Amino acid sequence: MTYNTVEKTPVTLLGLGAMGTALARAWLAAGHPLTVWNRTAPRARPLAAEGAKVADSAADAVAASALVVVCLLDDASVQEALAGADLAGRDLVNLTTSTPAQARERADWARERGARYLDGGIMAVPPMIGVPESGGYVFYSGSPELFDRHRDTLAVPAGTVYVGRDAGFAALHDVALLSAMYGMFAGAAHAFALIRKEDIDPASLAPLLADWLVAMAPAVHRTADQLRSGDYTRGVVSTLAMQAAGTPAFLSTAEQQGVSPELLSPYFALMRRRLAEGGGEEDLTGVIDLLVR
Ligand code: FVH
Repeated sequence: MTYNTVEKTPVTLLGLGAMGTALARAWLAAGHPLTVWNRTAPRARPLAAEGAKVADSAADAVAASALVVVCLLDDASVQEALAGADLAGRDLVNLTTSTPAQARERADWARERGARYLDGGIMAVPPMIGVPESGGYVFYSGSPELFDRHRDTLAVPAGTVYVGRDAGFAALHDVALLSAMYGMFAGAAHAFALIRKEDIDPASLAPLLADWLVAMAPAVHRTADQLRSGDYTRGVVSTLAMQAAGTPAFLSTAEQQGVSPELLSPYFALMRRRLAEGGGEEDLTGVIDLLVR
């Protein structure tokens, strides 16, 4: 009998939290020989039953495969878990959320120990892993050779987007997208607060809100075009002057509805500053320059 696992790249995975377990199941389902380790050993038991080899220590797990994937809580746990492991000759892929600076330091740290390094930022939640139609993907940055070598294996749990040789870029893209997401959530929170005390069903606002946000999202392409050209009036649809003139209505409505303006006010203050600097005919792009110190 032949097993299709024979041709698949063996993978070692450190970390069996919610995300690590989802990654493990995706590689197992695709037939990759998988060695796993988790600080709290019983968490590995279900995966052992599904075909994973369970290592007694992180060092043993690292020794088991050339490709070592790490998905732990934070950078400090990566340091702790890998402290006693021999990384020489390993291809280390770190999917643990970190800052760009931590990722760059971790890349140097890995290189000093004889490993090649790729950093990853996961743009997915566990149920999206191993489900190609979910749209989940992982940003990768660091060694391009390592990315090319393991592209197919890395593509098993989620899509892959390589964003450059600088190991910090995956984390930077990750944080940039998630920061935008929190801005969106903040706007949605304000919108729901405005109707909270009215006879309006939040469930009737939700689809309107979702559709509106989707309709507005492509504006980011115009922003990018203006940033590249340096001309913030290029293709402008609604000028800053016009939009700033409307902000008192937003603040008055918030007051009338008994809603704190604290989520909107900082953005409006930046709009006013850019207007005072003479950016009235521009788009909202000038706000970005006020943020960059
Ligand atoms: N889950 C999610 O929705 C997000 C989606 C985007 C990416 N994140 C990041 O993925 C990393 C792992 O997340 P997770 O969901 O697996 O997290 P937990 O379920 O909390 O599991 C944490 C694992 O880390 C182990 N761990 C913690 N501290 C240490 C340590 N000092 N030494 C060794 N291992 C450590 C923990 O082990 P245990 O508690 O079971 O013993 C879990 O295996 C993360 O960076 C997210 O930001 C997920």
